[in-house]
Formats: sequence, C-alpha cells, structure tokens
Amino acid sequence: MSLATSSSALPPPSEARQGTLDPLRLRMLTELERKVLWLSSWTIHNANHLRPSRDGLKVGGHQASSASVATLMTALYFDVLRPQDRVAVKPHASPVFHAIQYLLGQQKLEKLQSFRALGGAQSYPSRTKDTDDVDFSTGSVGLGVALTSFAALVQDYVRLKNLAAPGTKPGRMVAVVGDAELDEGNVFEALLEGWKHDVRNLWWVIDYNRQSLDAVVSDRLYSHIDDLFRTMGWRVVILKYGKKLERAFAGPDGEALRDWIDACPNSLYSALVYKRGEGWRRHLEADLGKLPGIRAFLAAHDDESLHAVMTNLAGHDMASVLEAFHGVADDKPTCFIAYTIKGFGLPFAGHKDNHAGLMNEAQMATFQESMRVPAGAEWDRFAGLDLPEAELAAFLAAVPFAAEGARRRTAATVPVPPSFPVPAGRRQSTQEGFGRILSELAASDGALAQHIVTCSPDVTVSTNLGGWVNRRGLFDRHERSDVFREEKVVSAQRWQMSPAGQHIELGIAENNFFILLAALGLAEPIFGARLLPIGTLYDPFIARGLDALNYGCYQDARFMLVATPSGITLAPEGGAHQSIGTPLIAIAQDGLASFEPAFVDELAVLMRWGFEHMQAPDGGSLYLRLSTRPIEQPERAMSPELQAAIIAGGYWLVPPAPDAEVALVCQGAVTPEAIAAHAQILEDVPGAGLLVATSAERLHRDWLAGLRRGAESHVARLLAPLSKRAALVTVLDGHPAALSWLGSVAQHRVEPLGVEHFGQSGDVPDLYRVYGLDADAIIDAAARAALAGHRAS
Ligand SMILES: Cc1ncc(C[n+]2csc(CCOP(=O)(O)OP(=O)(O)O)c2C)c(N)n1
Ligand SMILES: [Mg+2]
Repeated sequence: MSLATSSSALPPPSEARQGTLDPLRLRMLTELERKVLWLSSWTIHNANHLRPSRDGLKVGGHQASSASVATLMTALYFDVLRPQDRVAVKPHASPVFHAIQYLLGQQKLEKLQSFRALGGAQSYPSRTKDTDDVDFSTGSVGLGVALTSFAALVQDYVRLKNLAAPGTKPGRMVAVVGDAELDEGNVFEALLEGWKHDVRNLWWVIDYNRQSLDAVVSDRLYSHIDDLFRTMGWRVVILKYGKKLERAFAGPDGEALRDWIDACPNSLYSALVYKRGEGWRRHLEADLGKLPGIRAFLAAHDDESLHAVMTNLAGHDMASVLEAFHGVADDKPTCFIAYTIKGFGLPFAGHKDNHAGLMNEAQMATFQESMRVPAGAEWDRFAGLDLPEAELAAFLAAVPFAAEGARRRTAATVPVPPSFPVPAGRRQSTQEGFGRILSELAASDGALAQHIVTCSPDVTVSTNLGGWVNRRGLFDRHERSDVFREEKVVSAQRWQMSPAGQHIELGIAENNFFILLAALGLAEPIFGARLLPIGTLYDPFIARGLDALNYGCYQDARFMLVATPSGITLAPEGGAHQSIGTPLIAIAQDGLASFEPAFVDELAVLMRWGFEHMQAPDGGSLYLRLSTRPIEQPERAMSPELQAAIIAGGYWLVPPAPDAEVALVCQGAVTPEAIAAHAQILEDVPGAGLLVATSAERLHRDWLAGLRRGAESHVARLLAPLSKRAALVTVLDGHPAALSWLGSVAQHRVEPLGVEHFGQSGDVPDLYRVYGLDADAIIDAAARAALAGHRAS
C-alpha cells in the first residue's frame, strides 16, 4: 500500500503518557469499539429495513464509512479526549458519533431509532439540529476539517485576551477526516493559512481507507501526503500496521511480507480484503511461496485467522491507536494518518462500491450473530459484550470527555449604545461611512469595541478597514514590530502585530475567510467568549466562498459580513469584479439578515441593530452590501419610526398619493437615479411615490411569514396606500428578481430594472445607461407601466 512507513514520526516513548495501555482498559475499549460498530450499523439498518417507508425512498446512511472509524473514534471519545477538546467528525461517521453519545448517556434511544427521520439523529452531525452536543457541523466535505484550524486560532485569540470564562483550559481542535476530503482545495488553503498564524492544539486524524465514494484512490496521489504536512510545520504520525502484523513481520521472512504489503497496490489490497482468506493465500503463495518463513506462516493460519492478520491495519488496532494518540503530549499540530479499511468487520469490507452499501437482512442476521447480540436486545448498551455490565457502566460513567456533560458555553451580552453617530459629510459612500463608523467605535474603546474582531482576505485597506486596524492593531500570537514604521517609511497603515490586536489578516482565499468568520462566530458556544466578528470582502467574491458562508450560517455562527464594493457601480473595475447575483444570494441564504443601505445614516442604524441581532438567542448573522459610490446624503432626523422601517426593509422617501399611478422602488447605490427620475415623473404623475428598500431580504421574509400567520407584513403595509391600478418600477444594481416579486404583494404591475448580463468597464453614467439603470431608463419604465395600466383599464 502506498505511503512508506520509513517516514513514520511517532514521538519517542518518553513523550508518551504513562499508564494508558493498562490491559483491562485496552480490553474495555476493544469491547466498546465492538458495541460502537454494532450500534452504528444497526441504527442504519433499522432506518432502512425496519422502519416503515412512506415514500419509497432509500433512507441511506453509511455503514462502511462508519465501520472505518469505529476504532479511532472509540479511542478518542472514550479515552483520549477531554471536555475542552472539540471535534469535527467526518460527515459519514455520524452514526458512530451518535452511538458513542448514546453509550455516554448523552443521546436518546428515540433519536437513534429515528435516525434520518424528522426530529431524529441527523444524517451528518449538526450543531443546530442534533441534540447530543455536536461541536462542529459537517456535511460538505473539507469544511469541517478547515474549521478546526480556524477554531484553534480563535481559541488562542480569546485565550490571549482573557475573554474566555476563567479557568477554561486550552483544548485540542480535532478533525476526524475522510481521506478523500483531502481532495478539497479548501483543506490546503486552510493548512497554509494555519501555518502563517502558527496555530496550535490541532489534530487531524485521517481515516486513510484509501477509498472515496466512487473508487479506490490512486496510489500515487498519497505518496507525498506526509511531506506536505511536514512542510507546513506539522508532526505526522503514521499508523500503518497493527500489532498482529508487526509480529508477523518480526517472524521468519517477515521482512518479505512487509515489503509485499507495502508494495501492494491500493486496489489489489482492497479487493483481497473483500475476498478474504482464500484470496490472501493464493496471492501470497504465488508471490512469496518460495520463502520457507511465508510457507510456515500460511500453514499456521486458517483462512479466517490469515484474513485477520492481513487486515490488521493500525487504524483498527486499539493498542496501536492509543499508543499513537497518547504519544503526543505537546501542542504542535499533528496529523495522524491511520490506515483503515472501509467497511471493516462488515461483509462488504474493502469493496470499492461499498460507500452507500447497506447490509441486507441476511447479512445483518449473520453480523448480529457474530456480535452475539440476542434478538430483541439490539439497542441494549451492553448485550453481547464479554465484560460484566457493572464494570462497563462504571467505565462509561468515568469517561473523561463526558465529565462535564454537555459543553455548550454562554457569554454575557455586550451592551450596544442606543445609537451610533452618523459620520458627517454631504457626499459619502456607504463603504466610506462603514470605515468611519468603525473608526469611531475603535476610538471610543468601549465594551463593544473590545469585543469586535475584524478580518479580511487581503482586502483590508480597499474595503476601508484601515482606520480600525490602525487603532486596534493586528492580532498575532507573538509580538511583532512594524518594520516600515521602525524604518520611518511613511505609510497610512500602521500595522502593529500583537496578541492584543483585533484584526486578523488573512491571505486572499475567500473560503478561509468565511470559515474563520464561522469559527469566530461560534466563540460563544465553543469557548464561552463573546466576539462580534466583522469580515470585509469584495461582493463578487462571496460566490467564491459561498459554500463556506452557508456552512457558517448552517451552524448558527454569528458574524457581520460587509461586502464592498458591489454591482456595476464599481464601474471602471469591469465585469470580473462586478457582482450581479448577490442580492439573490442575500434572499436565499438562511441565517443571514441582508441589507443594502443607500445612505450612511441607514448604515449606522443597521450596524447598531446588527450587533444586537448577532447576540440575540433567535438572531443571526448579517450581510451588508455596500458601495464605493459617493452620493448626496439626506439631511434628516432619525426618528424611531424611520429606524424601525430601515431595519424592517424599507420606507417611503416620498409617500404616494392615494390615486398615484406609479411608484418607484429603489435599493442601494442607484437611489440617486431613482430620486432624479422621481422628480421628473412627478411632473406627469403627481403623487407618484418613491420607496427606498433597505433590504429585499427582510421584506420578502416578513411578507412570507405574514402570509402564513395571516398577519400584515411590513411590505404589505408599505404598499397598502397604493391604488390597485398603480404600477411599480423597481430598480437595483443587481439582479432584478431581487425586487420584482413586490408585484405579488398587493397585485401591482411591475417593471423590474436591474442587471441581467455580465458587467464591463466604463463610468457610472455609461454603464447605468447601457444596463438600463439611469433616470431615463426608470422614466421609460414608468411610462411603459402607466401605458399598460391605461390599456388594461
Ligand atoms: C463538498 C462535497 N462534495 C461531495 C460530497 C459527496 N460525498 C460524500 S462522501 C464522499 C466521499 C468521501 O470519501 P472519504 O472522505 O474518503 O470518506 P470515507 O467514506 O471513505 O470514509 C463524497 C464525494 C460531499 N458530501 N461534500
Ligand atoms: Mg475514504
């Protein structure tokens, strides 16, 4: 099998913790491993074969993927982990995770029995939907792995600032990783970023079964895997052969046997695992039969025991696994590459098609017999185990990981001032306003400022975070000087790096950015520390990290995403940087309250509200789509009613007359065009209204909720004064579908304006004209709408 053992880096025994290989403990863990394998397999079997199906769909579940990690996860949860450790379990090992929690008394039987059914244990571990203390949700492979690296960084951030609850011990951030997860580029992006930040206390345990979903992985692919981790400053521990195989290697001609397995291609090894004893015998006789030691070895084993020896990989050998885990006592990031067999102990072990394979009834009956679980005792915690129940129960009651029960932490709410001052200036962009509001907060140094942490994927300056960073500094685990400053080179950016810094500067990779936001946004439940993370990036590049953004929202991480600049308003930068679809992402993304303010006073209201929303139990994250376009600011007092309307998604800048034929609805940077068009339209249509939408997403969400509750929504109230004959012209610098639905609220005709095609370089007047966003286009649309209205009546 690929990956030479010579590079194995098990630390010397002196580093190893003593006393872990006590024979009784080893036996106990081996018994529990058997139970974990049984329960995970049975949970899936029950869901697929025993629970009545109402829709004819296969329920699924991954018996082979689960079996692959039964030993590793048993060792981790029942022996190695401590309450402060946090784990991202590979998605397809969800049944193993739930089985372990069940044995620890932290998962209910009904949840296992309703695995993959509504309200049951989730297919993939979920922080929000599961009830048995999932640390990090997983599902989209690769993301959970990366999250542990950023969680390790956040752990240091809160620890070095004393933000966590007193007495909180540093824990290890552990990922149990499927080997095919390493195909995901985001894992390597995270590795590099983690190296830059010198992350500590990070363990990645790779379930190296050499199988993905479709196939057995290429031998060549993995030949450099340990080099790669070492290059990034990691310790690599390879768990290749178990104790039985090591004993065979130590026997006569054992070296030849080791060479044979080392050279055995992954696909042949897998096929022989599936074929079992007879297959091993035939190949070993053909290849090594001339050697007397091998002939004696084959003669000494019947097919069953030969199979047991030849499949004794270290990832299924409890003693080897414990030795490896306990051999690491420092905080250096460590990657364990554990050789395993997909489906180990099950009839389809090693078969390349086993990913979605399920044991049939007959196979399950045989398996049940081999597990010595009597019929009717399938869910029993101890049935079929060889040790006395009382001893097993006592052992489970003393498992260190579970010593504190559920490990969800809380932190006190940080008070938010009743209002933020609006930065002065007749003409401003929302992006500039954002930078100035944050700078002001930084200067105030209040409790709010102390809990804010910012980050950006290499666009800190161009998204206007520079002022904040100059005041609050860059976070680094180590004190570092600003060389430019020391050398007296003039620069607007004074970037002092220290543990006190409150900005985390990232490389360009947007995936890392979103995963860091997720990790920062989980600081309360994971570390008991209140953080208010703000992340800035260019709006179009949300798409690059979209899965990671969704991932953060899915686990209810709380952050403020500030995307700037946006739309074709970014004029000369051209089509590659101009976002079109993000307003639709804003509407569709659950857990993300999204706004596109036009004016800076709106932004001040929204940021203030956002800090509360991020801390509210039923709150969520925020997305602010901002612009670099300086526009004329209104001179107005911010009344409580206006504030509420801005937060609810919109307000009438000019209310419509009851019989007005047309109303304009605008969102974001194109508001000046709507104002100009409105002034002209008034000449022909007195009483035409002008509605400023601050959030298509809030309006839409509240509209649907209102329909279902039979209650009035904010948008229905806004549109109520319009006559039925009135038409709406909607306009935004983004896809028109973001606002065109407004016509359904009270059955108004709609002329939706927006951007449907890729952008290009130009200036704002040219681009607004070409894409139909300028005042003329709005007036034309209003005329079309009015004409259509006349025809209809
Ligand atoms: C981003 C993403 N792409 C595709 C999938 C579908 N998928 C689920 S498991 C899997 C292969 C997993 O192989 P590996 O990580 O080696 O896990 P194993 O089952 O072998 O333990 C794939 C492609 C997914 N869950 N996430
Ligand atoms: Mg695999």
